[in-house]
Amino acid sequence: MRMKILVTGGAGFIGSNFVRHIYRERPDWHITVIDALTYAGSEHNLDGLDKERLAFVKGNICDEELIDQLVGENDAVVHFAAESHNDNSLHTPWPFVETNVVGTFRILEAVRKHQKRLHHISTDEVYGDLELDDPNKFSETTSYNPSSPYSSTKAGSDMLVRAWVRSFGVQATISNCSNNYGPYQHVEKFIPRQVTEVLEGRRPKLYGSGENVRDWIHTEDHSSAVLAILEKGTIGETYMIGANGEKNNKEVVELILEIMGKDKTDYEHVNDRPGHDLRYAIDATKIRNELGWLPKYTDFKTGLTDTITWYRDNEAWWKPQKAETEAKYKELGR
Ligand code: NAD
Ligand code: TDX
Repeated sequence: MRMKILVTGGAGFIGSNFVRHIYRERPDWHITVIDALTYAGSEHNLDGLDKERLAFVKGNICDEELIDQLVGENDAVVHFAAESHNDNSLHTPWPFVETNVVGTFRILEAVRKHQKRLHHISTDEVYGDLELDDPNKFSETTSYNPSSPYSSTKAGSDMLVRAWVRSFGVQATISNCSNNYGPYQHVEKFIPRQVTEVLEGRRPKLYGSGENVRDWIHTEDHSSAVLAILEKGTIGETYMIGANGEKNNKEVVELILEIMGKDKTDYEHVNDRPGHDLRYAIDATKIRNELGWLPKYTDFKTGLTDTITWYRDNEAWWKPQKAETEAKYKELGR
């Protein structure tokens, strides 16, 4: 079926990778991106895509009239737009409440009015964190227990979606994915920050002891999972997305240094993040069994090497963000 799809936040890291994914995988679909182009988004992330198949609208998801119009013109919405960085949320929480909660409310009211399909993108961080030796992983039935302003506003947005499904019959699904890596990720995030620190001749910076564990997934695998849910998912259901990629931060920094030909111990410890979640781990059995989805980019070293090559080759993309990002970190002692 030829679909007209609205992608919110499609000029950001995961959104733009998803747009490229469906552009390639579903050549008969028409894509409209709405993105406010905050510090985290750039229209250049969509360069090279044919304007006949992709329309770009600069706008805010909190803009009731604009969202009503765009949702009305499309068949389905995939909702990525969010304030996404924990450290920023600890410093300045309001934009997180506004975009993640109020913005999601606006999307829900529009899909409710126009009776359109919605897929809501969320995170594993809504479940809080796990002990390092906990044999359990996060699943669709784990209780919500968010730690930061970022994760609590994402949790709030998930709750709104669940309520709009139950009370108003909105045709929505939700996915909670683990930490993504790949091209076009802002240099404020862990992997791009360390890679670009090394490229600029400085040392990677580990928060606290570096024992914290994240469950890494390549953004291409996130995209294929979202497409599977959009096409085959059951309305009202939540799906965990993860690729068994648990690594502690110290291991990741050491691997980056090794791939980049540096001494594996050449990093520094900086101030820890307040409330820093210890460990995330995803049980993705449901999406594997019910939708037959499987990740493809499961060799972390290969994916990381490709990502490092991308940052090496695309200095013009990340350089303009770098000095400002590091100035913010310096203020925080991180
Ligand atoms: P990002 O910060 O790179 O991109 C967010 C995009 O949303 C940017 O292009 C920004 O301009 C846009 N945006 C922000 N506020 C907006 C507003 N009010 N109106 C319209 N557009 C707005 O984030 P990301 O890492 O690509 O994350 C995308 C989504 O995936 C988020 O919902 C995030 O919670 C979720 N997620 C991220 C990860 C991860 O590892 N990065 C993991 C799981 C889930
Ligand atoms: O310089 C750093 N040093 C460091 O040790 C930075 C920037 C981070 N860290 C640590 C903190 C975390 O334990 O690395 C880990 C990853 O940090 P982030 O990249 O900031 O990601 P995280 O806080 O885990 O959240 C990410 O995954 C879930 C995304 O930013 C969220 O949008 C997503 O929901």
